[in-house]
Amino acid sequence: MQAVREWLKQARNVAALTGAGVSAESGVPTFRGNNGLWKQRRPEELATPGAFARDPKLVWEWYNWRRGVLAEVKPNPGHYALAELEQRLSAFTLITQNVDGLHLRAGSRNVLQVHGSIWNLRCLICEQERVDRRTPLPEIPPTCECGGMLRPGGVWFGEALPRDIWREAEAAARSADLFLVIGTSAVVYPAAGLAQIAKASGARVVEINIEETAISNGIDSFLQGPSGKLLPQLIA
Ligand code: BV8
Ligand code: ZN
Repeated sequence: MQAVREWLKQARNVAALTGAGVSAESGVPTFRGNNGLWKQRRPEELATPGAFARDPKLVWEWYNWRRGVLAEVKPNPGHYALAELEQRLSAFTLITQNVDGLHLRAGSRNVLQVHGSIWNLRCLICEQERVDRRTPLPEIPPTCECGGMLRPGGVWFGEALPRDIWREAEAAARSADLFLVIGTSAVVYPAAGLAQIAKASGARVVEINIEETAISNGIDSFLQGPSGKLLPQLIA
């Protein structure tokens, strides 16, 4: 931990990639933990264009349930520590796979939501995107003023990440001299590949997780523990 604190002090450009683990201590179920299931279905089965085309009501029930859970939770000390880090560092980019919006609620500003946001809805016809935080939504599937059906604004499996946001995330990983990977199982690409991009560009890579992951043996330091506890210690 002390070495990582030193690296943090020396670093000019820092970037962080976060996953569902940073929201776990806020009470948000992670995807691949044993509580990642919903009605015995896996996210990989529901967060796909095919699932939505086959049964939009079922997919919307899942999102309504998740939005309901998220309406009750609040950021935890890990989110606040990352917001504090952004205040202190001259160059800090927070890249998140999470769609819960908790980094923004904790005060982080330079946040790249590479998988979109659960609070956004997008029209299948006119493609207009809007934020709608009502939980539950009054009707599912929700409809657009143009009459089209609205879909959740997140990026589903098999879908490209938002191009500009992804480009910024890649650039942040390339220019980082310290890259933090926090609370992600690092199995979903291309997001998980950012750690390798950072490493290949000369960054030190530090992982914070309660258990080892797919990338743990290729990095400079592994801090084992809950991010809500370790992140505040790291910036103390
Ligand atoms: C793309 C948003 C191409 C929606 C999500 C076969 C078929 C089809 C596709 C593929 C395939 N094989 C590979 C792919 C690519 C696929 C992929 O990677 N699949 C994986 C499953 C193998 N990727 C894609 O499809 C991506 N798109 O490739 O497009 C393309 C390119 C150009 C043009 C057209 C197409 C899109 C990926 C985005 C999918 N969307 N969600 C929504 O959520 O509603 S992914 C979903 O998983 C979430 O976004 C989540 O963030 C993400 C990653 O999960 P994690 O955040 O890591 O969460 P997880 O539960 O897994 O892990 C939690 C971790 O926290 C654990 O390590 C745990 O130990 C730790 N933890 C727990 N508690 C704590 C903690 N750590 C610290 N403290 C704690 N307290
Ligand atoms: Zn529309």
